[in-house]
Amino acid sequence: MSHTASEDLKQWVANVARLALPERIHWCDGSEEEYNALVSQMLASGQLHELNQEQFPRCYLHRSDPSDVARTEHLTFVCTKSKDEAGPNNNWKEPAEAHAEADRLFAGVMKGRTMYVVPYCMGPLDSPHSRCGVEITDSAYVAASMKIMTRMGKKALLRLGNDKTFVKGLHSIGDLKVEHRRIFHFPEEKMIKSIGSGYGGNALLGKKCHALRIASYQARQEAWLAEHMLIAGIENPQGEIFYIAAAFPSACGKTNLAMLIPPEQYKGWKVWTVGDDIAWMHLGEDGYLYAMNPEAGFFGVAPGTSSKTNANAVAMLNHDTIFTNVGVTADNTPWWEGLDEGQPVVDWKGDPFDGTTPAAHPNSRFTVSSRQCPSYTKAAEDPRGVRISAIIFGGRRPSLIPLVYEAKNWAHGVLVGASMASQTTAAATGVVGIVRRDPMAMKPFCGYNFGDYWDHWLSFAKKSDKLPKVFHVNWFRRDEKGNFMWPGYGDNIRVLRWILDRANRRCDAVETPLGFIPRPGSIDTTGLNIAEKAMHDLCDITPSGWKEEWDEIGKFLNSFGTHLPAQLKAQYDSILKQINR
Ligand code: OXD
Ligand code: MN
Repeated sequence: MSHTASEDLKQWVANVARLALPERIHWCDGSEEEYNALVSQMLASGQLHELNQEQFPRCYLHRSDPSDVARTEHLTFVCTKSKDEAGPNNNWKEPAEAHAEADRLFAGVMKGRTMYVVPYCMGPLDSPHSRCGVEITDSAYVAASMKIMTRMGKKALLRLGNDKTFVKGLHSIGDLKVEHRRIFHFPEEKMIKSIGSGYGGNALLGKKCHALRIASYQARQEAWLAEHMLIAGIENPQGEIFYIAAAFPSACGKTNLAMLIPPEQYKGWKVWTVGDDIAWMHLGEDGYLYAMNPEAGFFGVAPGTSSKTNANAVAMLNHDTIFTNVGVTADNTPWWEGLDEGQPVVDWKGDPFDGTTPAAHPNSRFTVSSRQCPSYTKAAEDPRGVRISAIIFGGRRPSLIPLVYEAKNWAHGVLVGASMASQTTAAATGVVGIVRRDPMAMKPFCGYNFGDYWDHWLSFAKKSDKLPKVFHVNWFRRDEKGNFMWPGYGDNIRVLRWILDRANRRCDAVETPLGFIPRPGSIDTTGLNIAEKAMHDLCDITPSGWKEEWDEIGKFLNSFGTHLPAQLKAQYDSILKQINR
């Protein structure tokens, strides 16, 4: 297949081969035969284990190295010429130094291994908004996963043509030792070098590395947005479909929200899934904001996925799925904490399950084609993307932050996104459960200085007066006994309904200094066991209670120094005055 590649691409592949010294080179064509051959080879080598093929046809289990189960943010770098450009939100390394370090780590690393050349396209092949990349990897698991997660192979290579602006991603699992692990991004060169990890977020370079870190940098140059957002269509009983884009940090329920099944009494309501993790958004010629899912598959968190929390996901996972680090039942079916039935007998490390630790790793995953999702919509293939009516930000906050509120205008919405925070989860290594600031859920993924990123967000108001309304939600508030105050999951449709009514200006709301909150009774709670008082507490914003939070936000924003946009600071200050009144 290499004969169709551009000289530029061939040259790069030859250079990498000279450095990494693979035994052989395989250009991936993206065919079924190739996928099957990769699977057979991994079954033979023990990288994959066959699951019960009667109940789970073409489903396999991959057990990663136990030290390689999540993104490693402290080993992830943005390597721009100036440190200032990467910003305090990123680890930075001088590009020449990072290249030299990468060269040392990649030298001879593929000896005895196959080097896969994986051309891929992020977004539909016929969309002007899609972008191509090529990942070179020595991992068959990565090559097979890229087939599921992207438009991979011959067609992508064809689309790439002679274009020299494709993203070059070099990956090796190396020796999997943490001390040799590095994930370098060179946004100015559209290049990624990742070594020492086979974990999806570090190794499937089309996803976080390309579609978020490199793409966010490129999006600023080209006046679009690359965001950590799900995209879903909400259909009402009148048959109208409105699309939302929603940013939540990793492992905070984006996949569940994107595949929401409304409760029984919500007859005629339906949620359509466009994407569960990444949105590339462009202003259309009509002034509206359109979003496209650059991915073609889901790399979702398994634990907590059940017929109650996400029946669509359960239905899509019973064939053609790669599971990573889940447990296994006596019937050799995949098992994770929260699943409706079954008993694990083997844990994620392959040891007998003894009940003292979880059977599935808390960040165990499924990799599956989007097309297998019962709520997947063809609109996801629309080269223009889907028109967004509401942007939703949200975090995992046990206290203070209300169930839902609406920003007063676009600039205030940018502040709402910029001041997001959330409890950390198992999707990244480190302590779980501490609240950290995670603007737009992009803390681990913004490829440049957050101050400049907010400025870029603000600039959209100069280009259009038809931007979507901006909201903030919190499904995770707890009462004084520690219980969740809101049922979440399917019942979140009740909040989405209010959001869309507001976005379409079909209902009014109560104005507070921090934004618009629902009028009492305007969020439908019929059939829920929530007292009026609890609902009031859940939705209320008492400005005086926000002093500490606002102080924290102020400190955080100020840490961006001269990069903090004056307009954002003005928004902040005007609310501060009202809080202190
Ligand atoms: C993911 C993440 O895998 O955000 O999507 O970590
Ligand atoms: Mn994510």
